[in-house]
Amino acid sequence: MPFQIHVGPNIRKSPYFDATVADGVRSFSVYNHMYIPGNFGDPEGEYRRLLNGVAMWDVGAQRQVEIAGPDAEVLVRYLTTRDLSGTRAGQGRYVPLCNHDGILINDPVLLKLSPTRYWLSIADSDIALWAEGIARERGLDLRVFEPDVSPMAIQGPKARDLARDLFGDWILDLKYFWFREVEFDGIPLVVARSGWSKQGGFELYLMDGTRGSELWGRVKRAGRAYGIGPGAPNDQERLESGLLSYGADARYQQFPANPFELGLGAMVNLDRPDEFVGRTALRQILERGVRRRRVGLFIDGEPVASNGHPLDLTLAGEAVGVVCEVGFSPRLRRSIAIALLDNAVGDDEAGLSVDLGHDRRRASVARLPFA
Ligand code: THG
Repeated sequence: MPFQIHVGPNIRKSPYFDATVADGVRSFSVYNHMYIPGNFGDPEGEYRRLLNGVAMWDVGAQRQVEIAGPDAEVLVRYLTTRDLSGTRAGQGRYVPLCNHDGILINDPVLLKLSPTRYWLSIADSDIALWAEGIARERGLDLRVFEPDVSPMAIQGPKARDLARDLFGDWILDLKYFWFREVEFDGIPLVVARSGWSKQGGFELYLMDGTRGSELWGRVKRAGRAYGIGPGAPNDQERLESGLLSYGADARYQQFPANPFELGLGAMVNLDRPDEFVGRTALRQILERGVRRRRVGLFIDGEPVASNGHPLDLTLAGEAVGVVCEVGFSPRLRRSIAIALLDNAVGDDEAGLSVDLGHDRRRASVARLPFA
């Protein structure tokens, strides 16, 4: 090994860490200052279980930012671009967060636990600091903190059967993004119909970090009947499905993008009555004209392994966009990518190419989702 990564307290372990090590995790990434499994050494099997069976994922690094107190709703509304009126207790919503320049800084799932208590289930950026700073500057009466809550996901077409075996028939009636608090053999959980794939499934938010191995073991044993196996948020499936990956498709420090460019325009409710961070800037962005759009790309030639970095997208030698992430699609049997493309370039442009560093490939625009 050319180098080692130090496992220490500066990067946190999820409550499922030991269980995933025991199950043969082969790579970790870091997300919200916490290790998150990347794969278990069987990419074909992990993808196949997600599409045809059921996979279990340690997504404890999807940290919760709890906002609780009399002004909790005021802050949550102020932080998000989306109109939250009509949101009920027990309901989740996908809520883009922008900074004051209208740049996306996170895209959490919001869980409304009660009218005075919310969780933001965040992507990889420091939203607790942001939320607390804004709340304190505005003199709001609430607390912002990270509770002892760590999700794991079961995803795939057989997740329904597994969830029914674990929790009972009521779970089949749970609507998308809705959730319920349950005691599962004495383990406190929030169970939601959600998850970062388009294959369907549930997320189990563990509310006692000492019981990660126990929960992991229970799900694994119950899942044997359905051929369950460990996995992780799957880049091939998310590319095919066109799911937004904050951190890959946009990250405000390195490759900033606004929600209109990212296809989240319907979740920016500029004319709602209550104020929110970024509204003025977002109005200006629309007035001046949105300059890029998020597209799929087909990439010619030999299969391209996934890449970790934005790549240049060019037309006749001119930069016309950035390729956010590339991967091989098992369903389409070709390399695909998600990119941000200048609006001056049409969908039928034939001369696009991607600079892979060692190689230059022809690319063509595809509609999202791919599959
Ligand atoms: N679940 C939970 N927390 C999370 C994620 C999750 N935090 C980090 C990250 N994922 C947040 N980002 C997303 C991005 C997309 C979706 C969910 C979270 C998603 N999108 C659907 C889509 O694009 O089709 C539906 C969006 C909608 O229409 O409302 O599910 O996965 N707990």
